[in-house]
Amino acid sequence: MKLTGAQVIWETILQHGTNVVFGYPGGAILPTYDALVDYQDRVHHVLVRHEENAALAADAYFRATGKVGVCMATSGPGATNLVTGLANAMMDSSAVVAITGQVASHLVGSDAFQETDVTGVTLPITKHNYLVMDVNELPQVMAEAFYIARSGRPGPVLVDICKDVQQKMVDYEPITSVQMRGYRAIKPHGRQNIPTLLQRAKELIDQARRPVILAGQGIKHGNAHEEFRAFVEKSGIPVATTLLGIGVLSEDHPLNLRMMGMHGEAYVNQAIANADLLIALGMRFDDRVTGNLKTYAKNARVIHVDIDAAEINKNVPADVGIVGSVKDILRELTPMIEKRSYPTWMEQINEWRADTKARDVLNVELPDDMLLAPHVMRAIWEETKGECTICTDVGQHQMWETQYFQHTRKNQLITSGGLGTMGFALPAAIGAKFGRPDDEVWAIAGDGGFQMSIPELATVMQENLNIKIAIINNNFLGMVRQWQELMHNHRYSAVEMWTPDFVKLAQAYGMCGMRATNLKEAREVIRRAREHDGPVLIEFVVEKETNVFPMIQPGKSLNEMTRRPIQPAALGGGMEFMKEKAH
Ligand SMILES: Cc1ncc(C[n+]2csc(CCOP(=O)(O)OP(=O)(O)O)c2C)c(N)n1
Repeated sequence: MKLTGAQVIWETILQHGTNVVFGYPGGAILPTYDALVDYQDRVHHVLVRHEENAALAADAYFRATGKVGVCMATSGPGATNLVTGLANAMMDSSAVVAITGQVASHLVGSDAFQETDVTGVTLPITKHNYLVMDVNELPQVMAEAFYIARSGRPGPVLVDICKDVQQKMVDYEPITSVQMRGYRAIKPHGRQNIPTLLQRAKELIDQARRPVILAGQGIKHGNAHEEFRAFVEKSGIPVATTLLGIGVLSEDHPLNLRMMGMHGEAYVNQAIANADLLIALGMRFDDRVTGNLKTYAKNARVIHVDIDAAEINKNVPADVGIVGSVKDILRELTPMIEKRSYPTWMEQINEWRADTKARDVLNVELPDDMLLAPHVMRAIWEETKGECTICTDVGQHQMWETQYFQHTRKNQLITSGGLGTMGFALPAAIGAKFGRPDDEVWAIAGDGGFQMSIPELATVMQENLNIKIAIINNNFLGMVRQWQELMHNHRYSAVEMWTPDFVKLAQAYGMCGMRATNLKEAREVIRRAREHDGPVLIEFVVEKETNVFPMIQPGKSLNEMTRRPIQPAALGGGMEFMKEKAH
């Protein structure tokens, strides 16, 4: 059939099962928006207030559904505004297709109005990108874009399409299978012989006495939750997760130790530092989880399974490195290993865990006029019974969320890991709500990050999205303030934040706004927000200068963690812990 380039774009999007597109129009993408009028019954277009948020929402839509997220923008400033969102998707391996309009093909290279070399700009932050100047190439390019984005290690693909290409006609047949020379979704690592590697892995597992599994997001992307749980339960090996690996195994599972790394719980890092075997599954040994590589898990052998060959031996040398999907590899490995348990090792870990629990800030009884962010996280968890999707921003609140919310549902935390993109929470909640319309969705942001995404309140209202927004207001760029306190001798530079009256701000957008300044109020407003059938913004006014502990300072080793101060309440003291500073 004959279609315009613009129609080809919408047809391909629909063919890939995505019926929500996050975008913002402009001159160079006008033909595609014009064609949208005829697709309105099949495609829901969400008009965001900034293109960055279109990309972030598309990213979260992918994480919530497993379907490719799609965002759209015009040429020049529209396209460059996508950049942060694409970099975010690249770092966190999210399948996103970004479609941008480009100036007409005869104008390319002439510095025409709103022309930017967007393929040049996004080359390092996309898995692949295309400039389409001939409509005959468009059907194939669109099919490839979706295929590349979703296959192997997922990632963002940008398709920049000249305005005239969108207008011209082309013969179109849906393309159902893509073969590309030079692209293999899973590239083998050297000449790997999987049966031999699996046998070697089995031997290392048999020999281990203090093993730990390091579980990452690859398990989610490969939809390997069931295979993973079977492996964990048969092997009896405790699991530490990365930030993005949270949700691969319920956090109330007895073998789930919880999050590792810079702000992982101390006992988890102690277990890793003392392990004799690390089994890394779908994770990439980011510096936020390893600390100093020279001293990282010095006595541990390493089995590393990843879909991306480039990750094996990149940061941590592997004794056994296997390139493949975690699902396939575990299906083969689990039957090979023996059912075991590690009572002595678990006893040791539990001793460390008890020490961690004794230092917990939740043990401290708060005065009536005081609220701490960890208490807010715990209250949201208790009130929702963990039955919700949470999208967090970046900063201290993000780390407290990981520590004080117990994640029991598959993939329930959507957060910006690799890039650490402030302003993520609200657009992510928008994307997640479209992906999981029946779920309760919370956006949790700091006062800094939230101020980067305020305009999206209008999108929430326009789309009538029932999202609960929690702003943890400490009047600081908290995480940066913490670094300045601990590493720059308390010299605060550009971290104090004036904030608007968030409740009135919500009201200005026609949204329900509430505030809490102590624990009792916090619980009350969470309850009321959940009962309210519509979006709610809650400002939690928290103590300004509390720190996230434990913390592995940059360059330090896992066993050089700055621990939580021993809580004085347990010792019959007052609120001194607030002032007690780490050394
Ligand atoms: C776009 C962007 N700019 C700057 C940073 C650096 N940064 C990391 S955390 C942080 C502070 C976040 O403050 P806030 O949003 O108030 O959250 P809090 O840490 O107080 O919970 C900053 C500025 C970032 N991660 N992203």
